[in-house]
Amino acid sequence: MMEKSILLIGVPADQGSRRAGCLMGPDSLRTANIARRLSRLGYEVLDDGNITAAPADEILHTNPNIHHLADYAALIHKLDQYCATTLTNNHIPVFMGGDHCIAAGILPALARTSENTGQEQFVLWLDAHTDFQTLESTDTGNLHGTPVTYIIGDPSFDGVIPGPSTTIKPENICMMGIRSVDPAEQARIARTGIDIHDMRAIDEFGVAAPLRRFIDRVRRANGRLHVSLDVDFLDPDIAPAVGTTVSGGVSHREAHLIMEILYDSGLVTSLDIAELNPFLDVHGKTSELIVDLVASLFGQRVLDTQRRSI
Ligand code: HAR
Ligand code: MN
Ligand code: MN
Ligand code: MN
Repeated sequence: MMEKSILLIGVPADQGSRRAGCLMGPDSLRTANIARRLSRLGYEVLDDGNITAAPADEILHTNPNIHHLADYAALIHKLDQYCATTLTNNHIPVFMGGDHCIAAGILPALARTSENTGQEQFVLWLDAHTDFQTLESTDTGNLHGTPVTYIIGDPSFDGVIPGPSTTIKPENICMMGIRSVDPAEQARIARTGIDIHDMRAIDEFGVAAPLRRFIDRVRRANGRLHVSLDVDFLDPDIAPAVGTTVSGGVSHREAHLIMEILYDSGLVTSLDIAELNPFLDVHGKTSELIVDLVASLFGQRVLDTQRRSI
């Protein structure tokens, strides 16, 4: 990972829920000096500015709760095109959201790139939620609750919006931090083969052992690993700047340990940061914590000599 440069990409989108504010996420991370922190670790850091999709006319759906479906489709298309034309293996892309809808645009494009190089795309989904609603089952109508269903392919999207160009295999997704699963998500998620570590499992076994098992799978498969970091994965006491807080989340040190182990693995090829809502923050502390975690993901550590083999 160290030999490459980092490409920052802002995706100020907030159509995925009814609470405004995630569109300020990219600028808040910039204000918290994400670029400087990463360049101090020895990387070349480029900032490609923000990607936005023009507002689109609403698509009416038989589920009356759904809102901003056309904007969701437009965002997915824009991100897919951006990834296809701009990303190369010379940069590690860091997408700064924006709500979690951004993952629906980013992941199919990354999976397509992986397929072209004969590699498997893996995803570490760090979130309080499984984001496994469908267009038919969502009761809030908030599309940030649907990206995982979208990226693995789901019939509820067929004929409504264009599907993913390349799907992600459910067994290549590992979720950690889960503690809010809707009834409609429960049965379907159990059938998918997604590797889920809820907070109960983390309380009992910690984060290191399950993460190392997943990393071993990625390595054995010669895979590429995307990390999708939803801010509500963290405990709201340490990360209040999120619209859908759920108590009992991952602690400061558990989160850093995940990032440190990921760095040691050398396998992370891309990152997105989702759901940061700076309007809800307390003196920028969530943005600062996220930047600190991203620094750990890219090699920051307490002691220079601290390097463990996994
Ligand atoms: N499952 C709930 C819903 O569908 C909450 C989804 C919240 N999603 C996010 N991203 N904040 O994880 O409305
Ligand atoms: Mn999410
Ligand atoms: Mn979430
Ligand atoms: Mn719900």
